[in-house]
Amino acid sequence: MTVYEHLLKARETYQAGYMVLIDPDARPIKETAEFARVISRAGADAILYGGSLITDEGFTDKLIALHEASDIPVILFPGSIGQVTSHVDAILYISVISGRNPNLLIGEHVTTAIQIKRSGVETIPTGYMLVESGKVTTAEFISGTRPLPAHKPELALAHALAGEMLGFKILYLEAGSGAERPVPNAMISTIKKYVRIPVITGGGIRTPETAREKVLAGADFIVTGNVLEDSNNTDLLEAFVKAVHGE
Ligand code: 1GP
Repeated sequence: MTVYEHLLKARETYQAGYMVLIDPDARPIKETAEFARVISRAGADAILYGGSLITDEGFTDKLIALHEASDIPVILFPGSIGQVTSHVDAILYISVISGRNPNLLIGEHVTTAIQIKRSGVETIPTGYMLVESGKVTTAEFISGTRPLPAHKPELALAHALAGEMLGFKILYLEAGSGAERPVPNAMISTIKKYVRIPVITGGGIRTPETAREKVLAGADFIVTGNVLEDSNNTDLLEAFVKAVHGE
């Protein structure tokens, strides 16, 4: 089964799937592996790994350690081409379709395409849409793009439909890591009314209740990152799993 099929299966089995983003900078190597173990045991559907700005030189070593420790797919969530690696089960092959930066629409992909093809790693073509969420986020700044206005669901829908028609297999509605406000429910539900491909949303989701709201608005996958970075809080992890799966 491909990782994409695994995600679709999680989506069929539950109301929505739950993925945890591991920040490569947050923990030393042993703790990173232990965190991956805790996440898989808690019932999450996948681990994302990556970030807009990496400051720790242990990026690959931590990835190898956490991959070994995890029973669920590990998916690269690359903030830049420098993060492309074959030590994962799949790569979210992201094109920043909310922006007009040609490098993030196609340029960086060309630079890494042959390397990725040779490695045999699965790619999941992902239409990535940054949404305005309060203060400027690192993702917004680093991408050099303007996020979609939060109060314009129809503009987001136009981007989402264009992404679907271009053949992306999944959409990522992103408020940005540590965002003040997550992607609005109205935007998620407007998109889900017309778009068939699965929708991931993340950024600024700090409670299981908020995660549940996003699922009820129609999100197929929820991503949390920061809220679990302070500790390996198993209770909170399990509460997120329940809220997202609808158990
Ligand atoms: C970032 O959506 C993720 O892409 C996670 O964001 O760290 O705010 O949960 P948070």
